Amino acid sequence: MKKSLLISILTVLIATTFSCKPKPQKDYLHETQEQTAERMQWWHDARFGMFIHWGIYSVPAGVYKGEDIPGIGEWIMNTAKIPIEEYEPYGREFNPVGFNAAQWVKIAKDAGMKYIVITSKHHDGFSMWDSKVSKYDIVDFSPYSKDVLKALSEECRKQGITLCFYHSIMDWHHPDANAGNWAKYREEYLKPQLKELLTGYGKIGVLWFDGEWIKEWTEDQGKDLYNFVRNLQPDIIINNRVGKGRQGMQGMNKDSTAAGDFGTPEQEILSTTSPFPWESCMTMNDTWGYKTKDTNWKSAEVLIRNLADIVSKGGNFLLNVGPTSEGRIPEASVERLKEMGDWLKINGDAIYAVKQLKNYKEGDSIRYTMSPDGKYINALLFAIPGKQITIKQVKPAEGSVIRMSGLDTDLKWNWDEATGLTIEMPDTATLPCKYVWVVKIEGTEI
Ligand code: H79
Repeated sequence: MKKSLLISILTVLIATTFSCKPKPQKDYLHETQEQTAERMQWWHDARFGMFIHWGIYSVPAGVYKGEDIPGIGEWIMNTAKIPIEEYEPYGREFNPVGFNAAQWVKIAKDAGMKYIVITSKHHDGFSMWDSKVSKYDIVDFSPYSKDVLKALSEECRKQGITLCFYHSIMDWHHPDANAGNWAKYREEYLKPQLKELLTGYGKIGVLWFDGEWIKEWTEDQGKDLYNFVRNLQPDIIINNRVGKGRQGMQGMNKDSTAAGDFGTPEQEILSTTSPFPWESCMTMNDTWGYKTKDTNWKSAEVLIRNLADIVSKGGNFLLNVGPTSEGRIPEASVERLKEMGDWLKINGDAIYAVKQLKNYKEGDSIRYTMSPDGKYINALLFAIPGKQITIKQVKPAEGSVIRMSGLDTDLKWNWDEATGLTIEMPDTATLPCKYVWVVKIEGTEI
């Protein structure tokens, strides 16, 4: 055999043996309802999660050149039209020496939250981990120089809470995303970054995409990205902003072929139940990213009622905190979260893992959920107007013991066809909690 022929045969052999042919991508877009339900069970049961918007926008914190910039803090680059070269220095200043992963995770856990969704990259393009395809990240660009997502992932595992990532498709910083080379940005930046996030930080619960509304992004690209992510982490859950399915801020899908596992109402609660899974994301004041001057905090009462309302309608509640550039969760948020956690310690039974009733409410001030075994109906009362309450939609089982969560006393009750169920309320002085009271009834929905 001629030497040159031998060399070419060898070359072909070596090339085919060691070629980095990508593994065929599995198609996850057509799994069965059972497969989807099984994959999403933990998330459905969890009900309450913490959203964290943290990035270098916490440095200006709503103020640019001495001027208060209206609107949401993480949009300041866009709203105040800050050029890239003037925005980048915020990254040079970003030094969150007060960041304490253990403390953040504990705050979420004590609030009764079961998962954390943190911004790995927001629209401003700054990456909060040590990205290998970018120098514009917390490790390479900022004096802090530590991978905060790594610290959080380790702490979440330790404390038993599920870590999830928010990731913006839109990117105001990367040249390819802005100079018309979208395909290059997508294949050589967006996907490699996601691969880093999905291979370097353990099991991730949810990928929460955003910034999908730009004209460059298509439903086909969304479906491709959905499969890309699932191929890296088959059990992960992905929101509907991966593609073009969502309609406006109400956030649900316009048709059932759209990619994504759940709808994403933003700053609102669905007016009723939905057959498609959903999660309502909401700020505690009026901004996601920290703004020094935003003190328009929702009360713990409103937040707890929102949680009860959302859960009764079958949704999840993703409640936001916007930590400061020093790495601290604002005290006002911590206080409210503590109140929610205290409430959940008493009433968690009526929130976690519950089922929905056909009629999730009665009047304006009662919401219903059902225990996972279907035995109890929880009436979540937003008000106790008198010494007794009367409800029409529940028929108690014979001899049912009816109690208020947090109290050991049996409540006296009476049921008849005409009046419905009348329950005597405990003394106001002995009520176990504030804002929403849960009455557990062994019985059935009428
Ligand atoms: O990350 C937080 C915000 O920065 C980001 N989403 C939350 C979770 C965001 N919120 N609001 N916006 C972005 C404003 C965008 C509004 C619009 Fe649109 C984009 C209006 C028109 C295009 C989305 C698509 C809403 C309507 C159509």
